[in-house]
Amino acid sequence: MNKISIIIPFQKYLHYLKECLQSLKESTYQDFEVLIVCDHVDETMQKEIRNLSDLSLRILSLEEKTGVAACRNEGLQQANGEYVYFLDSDDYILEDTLFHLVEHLNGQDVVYGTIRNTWNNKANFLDKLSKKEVDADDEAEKEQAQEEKIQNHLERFQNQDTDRMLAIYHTMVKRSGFQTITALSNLYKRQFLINHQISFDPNFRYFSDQIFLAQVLEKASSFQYEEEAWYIKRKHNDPINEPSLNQEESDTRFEERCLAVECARKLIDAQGPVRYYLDKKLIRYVTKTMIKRIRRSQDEKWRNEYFVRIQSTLLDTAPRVLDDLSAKQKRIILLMMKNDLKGVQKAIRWSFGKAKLKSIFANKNKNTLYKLAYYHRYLKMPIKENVVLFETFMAKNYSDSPKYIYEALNRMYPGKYECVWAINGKHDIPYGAKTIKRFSFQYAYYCAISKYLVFNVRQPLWFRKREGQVFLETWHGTPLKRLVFDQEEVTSASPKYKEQFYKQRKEWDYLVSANPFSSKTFRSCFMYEGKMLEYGYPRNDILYAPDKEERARRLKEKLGIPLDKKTILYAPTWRDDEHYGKGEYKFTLALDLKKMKTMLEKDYVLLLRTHHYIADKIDTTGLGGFAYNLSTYDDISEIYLITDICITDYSSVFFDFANLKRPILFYTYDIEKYKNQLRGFYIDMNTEVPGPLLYTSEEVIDAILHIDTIQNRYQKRYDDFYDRFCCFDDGHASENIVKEVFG
Ligand code: C2G
Repeated sequence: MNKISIIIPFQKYLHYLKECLQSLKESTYQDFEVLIVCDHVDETMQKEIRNLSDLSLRILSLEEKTGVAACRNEGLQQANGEYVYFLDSDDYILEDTLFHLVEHLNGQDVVYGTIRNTWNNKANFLDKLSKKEVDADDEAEKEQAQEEKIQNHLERFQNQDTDRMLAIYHTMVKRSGFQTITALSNLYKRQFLINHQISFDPNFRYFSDQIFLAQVLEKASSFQYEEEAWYIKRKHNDPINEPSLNQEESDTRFEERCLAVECARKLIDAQGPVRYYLDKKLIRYVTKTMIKRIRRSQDEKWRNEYFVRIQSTLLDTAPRVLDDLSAKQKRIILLMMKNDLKGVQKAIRWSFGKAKLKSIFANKNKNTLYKLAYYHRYLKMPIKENVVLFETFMAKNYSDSPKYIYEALNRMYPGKYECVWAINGKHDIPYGAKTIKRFSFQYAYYCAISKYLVFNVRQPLWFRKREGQVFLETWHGTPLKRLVFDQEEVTSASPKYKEQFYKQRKEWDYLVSANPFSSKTFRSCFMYEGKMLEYGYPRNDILYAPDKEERARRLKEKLGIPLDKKTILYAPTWRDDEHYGKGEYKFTLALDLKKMKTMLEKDYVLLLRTHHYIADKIDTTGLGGFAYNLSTYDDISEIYLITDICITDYSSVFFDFANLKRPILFYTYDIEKYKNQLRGFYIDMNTEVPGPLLYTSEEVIDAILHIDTIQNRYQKRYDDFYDRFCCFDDGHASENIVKEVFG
């Protein structure tokens, strides 16, 4: 007989289950059996489960009921272990978790561990953990605060035994982030559960844990705590396509929440500590979460049906709990008990208003004021039919497709539109546009009243598109690196990135696509369903301008670049894992510029250009007359005109540059990491890009010295690439888009 039976309910998402099983495989303690209980999963899927791991798995199937509770019950029935451990198929444990749980077992009824929440897989979780700096003073302070809390907690129920009180503290009180209590992270003696007939109520989809654990805490006679035994609860970063149970949209969740409290109450002592904290959890949910929904939600359910429903559950709150509430909580709960919606609304308006003012005065949230003006004043003003708001790369420069659409609009409809550019710093903008600072009162105003908005990145999260507004999203490149819903783990953005993106892309009326490949990919990676404008990129029009040679000459003169030398542009992208802070990325130049100067300066100069996310400045000391740093020049499309050879890496730069049919080299010194850990690609870099992949500075120099040979060698691939990715571009994208959107 194995010591532990690990019970894993499974319904979907094999890739999560794979990582879950891998974590068991890596466990330093191996005396366990694994029971995977399939919730009505077909045979093919069951076969796939077997192939996920070489652990010996017992795969069981539900006959009737469905849901996690029914799966766990089936697992309990079939388990042979002395102890059982519930592990959800999308979660994982650490190497020593089971070892720690078993270490001081001594026949206890329950050994409980710690839960950590994360958006990451195990590798990223451990990586982040290892980088986390621990401040000893901070830790000591936290420990002291915890000690005090435990003391208060023990004093509250002095007649109870300390071990049970500590178990209640660690599983119900300390995990205050959890809005309900969970059965996870604990080892349960199987015989103890059998003796007390404790199992999961299969009528509950979301809250059966609450009733289960309440009984365990009430009935167990011995407990042991293992702080080091971490259970890692994983949140899904694609709640749209792969929601976890907690992220599932549901009409029954609220009813279940109330019912679960009512059922649990019936099974435990009305005067005891478990009941006290169960009721406290409910009050916490009402005063922290529910009132936000009552205040904000457009969904009337929260103000009618749910508001009425919770009354009966609240009326039964243990009197002791009410006595211990803060004045604010008590006011709200008493009003809810009386079913006084107006009173509750007044109380929460007052308390939210107070909190907002406090945060403004504490200057914690500088954005609050213009956002308040946006929501409460500007959104109520009429939309101005002739106003167009433009923004490129978070207002960093005057460039990219919005620039070319703006210029075409002014050429085609002179004086008809009032154009406003959100742009920080001084920039040379023709046609006398009004300029405003991003994230200012004016910005909020124009976001609210402009009829048209033309952006090349996403709109702000607080933006609410109004009926009658037209949002033209140009995006900023043909996708090579996997984007949004095609990325498994999003490491460089907020964990809520996918959820936010999903809402934002619904506000786009038009999306510009540079080629059929982009159209197809944007539909999947953005889940975009709106109108696709397939005219090519406005920013590439300039590459087809009849006077492009003349423009190039003028630009070289303006930038002081010698006219008699050929030019090499190095324009790499950014790396998701190398950053200082939000939107500020590191970049270490991996090209040997000194060597390039020595070998190439006779015929060439080098133009350096970092991505706009990069905060580091490139050091060009000692490279005068050879290297020119054009990182702050507004428009890279103009730079393409003066470029003879383009070196890039995984940047979308090459899709645009290929329109010129000039040579492209790929300096991909970190391709393995980029491809496997950071992003992954849509096309095969080895066989589909229009130039060689190079891994050292020497290879780059050699390729430049033999550029004609390279061009010949890659001609066929270049032609195919051009046909596939440059086929929409004809120099008229801006005009066509203006006609369609503004015509
Ligand atoms: N860019 C630039 N200089 C660089 C790199 C990029 O000016 N050194 C500009 C180019 O116009 C490029 C755009 O920024 O097309 C987007 O840059 P990428 O390197 O492709 O990276 P990213 O901003 O992540 O966009 O679908 C495209 C993707 O979204 C990638």
